[in-house]
Amino acid sequence: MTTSLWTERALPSDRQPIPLRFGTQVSRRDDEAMQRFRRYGLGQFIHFGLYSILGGEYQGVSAAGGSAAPEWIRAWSGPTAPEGWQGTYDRLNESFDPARLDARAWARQAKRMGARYVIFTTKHHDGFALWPSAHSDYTVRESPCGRDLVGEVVDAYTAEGIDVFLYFSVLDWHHPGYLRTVPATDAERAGWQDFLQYTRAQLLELLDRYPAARGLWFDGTWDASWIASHEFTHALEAELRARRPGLIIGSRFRNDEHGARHFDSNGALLGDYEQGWERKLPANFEMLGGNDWDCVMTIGPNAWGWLRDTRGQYQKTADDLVDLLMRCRSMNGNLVVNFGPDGLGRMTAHEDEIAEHLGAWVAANADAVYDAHHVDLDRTGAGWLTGDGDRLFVTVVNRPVTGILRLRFPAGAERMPISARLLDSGRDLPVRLTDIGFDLDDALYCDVSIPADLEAEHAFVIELALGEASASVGDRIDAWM
Ligand code: FHN
Repeated sequence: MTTSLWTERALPSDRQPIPLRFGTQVSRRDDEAMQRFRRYGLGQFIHFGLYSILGGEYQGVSAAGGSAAPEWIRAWSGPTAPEGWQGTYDRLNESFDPARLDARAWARQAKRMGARYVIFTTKHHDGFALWPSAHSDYTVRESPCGRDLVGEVVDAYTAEGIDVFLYFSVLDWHHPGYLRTVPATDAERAGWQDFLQYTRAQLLELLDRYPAARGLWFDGTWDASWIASHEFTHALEAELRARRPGLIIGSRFRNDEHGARHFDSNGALLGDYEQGWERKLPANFEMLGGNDWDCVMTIGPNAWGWLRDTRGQYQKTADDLVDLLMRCRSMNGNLVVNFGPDGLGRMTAHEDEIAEHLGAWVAANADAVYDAHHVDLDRTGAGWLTGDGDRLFVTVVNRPVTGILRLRFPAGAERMPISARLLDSGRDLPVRLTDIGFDLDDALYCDVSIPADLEAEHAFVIELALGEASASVGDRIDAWM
């Protein structure tokens, strides 16, 4: 992975807080729901909708270059776009019939992969609802499918012990009142008010119909019309929280009266967790400011919905995802891997493979993933550090050529490694504390030997048991200069 995955986000300035009427409504939560969130570790995203029928092309013509991603194909424009395209797309509901969609099979696969939550697209930007919404005539009910797919997913995943978050796009290409700009005429204002009431009604409907859902994952909240509606969205957030105590809402729902999104103008998170890490990762733990977060990640470069032709596009491997997962965990985040089933509801062969291999790795190394968190030690180039208080885990993704994994502990550390072993096999590894003799460096170094005969084709985890720091390395003397 390259550093281009990392994002440098400016931390809020240290200027005096300003009075805000529509700033954050929450401070860091420690209730049971958020504690579960912190232990999810791995999640699954599922993008499924009308666009899944097409897979990024129509009648053999690819939309690549004419639309941003397969789930954006309705916005296809330019020379390759078919005549009357949007009308054609909008009628796809007439042929939407995912006969092979078996939510229980999806959920079993997600369970085997080790996912502890799923985020499911209830309504993407095209406005098509995957539940029979009473507030729309553009839903599964108006298609040959006729099934409540949101209900099937909520029930199936909940039965497997996987928490469900409902993805909901505010941006809606189907609703006649939706507009991107701030409404300027009476007709626009009336249409926009209709749209706001429809959005509110659908969200309350989702909470009422699916009480098992634990969170709402918002998208499409960047247009000027929504940003200007801060009074409405502030009230709606309060209403959603009152309707479902314990509900988790990410930071992408609304903004304050100055248009500040994700974080209000005083730098406070506008939700229960930071939701801005889409196909990117924080550069370091410090920049997260102690906020909860997740990273949503595609398997291909930028396709959330199914893409029929992936030739020439790098597809992340299970090894890539292990690396990303443990990088997230080392900074207390969850990794959410996106799956885009085809129009019949089938996962792709590559997704099946990812689920199997990632799942096998996670199962063998679960202790380092779920209940383990960030540890305040220097990074090692060999991989990612997590810990659970009694144990330190090093996920080795870059095996040192010397056969020695060296970790640096600050002087005065109360607990130091006393033994080491491979987490998956239990094989003991030699470990020793070393004063490497750097002048003015009062740190202690811990060297773990990785046996030359260890055959490893994938990342492996070294588990170090921590015990009372011993004085075994003796006193160090720094020179006066
Ligand atoms: O435009 C969407 C995109 O299609 C996809 O749903 C992703 C998932 O996080 N969100 C949006 C872009 O931020």
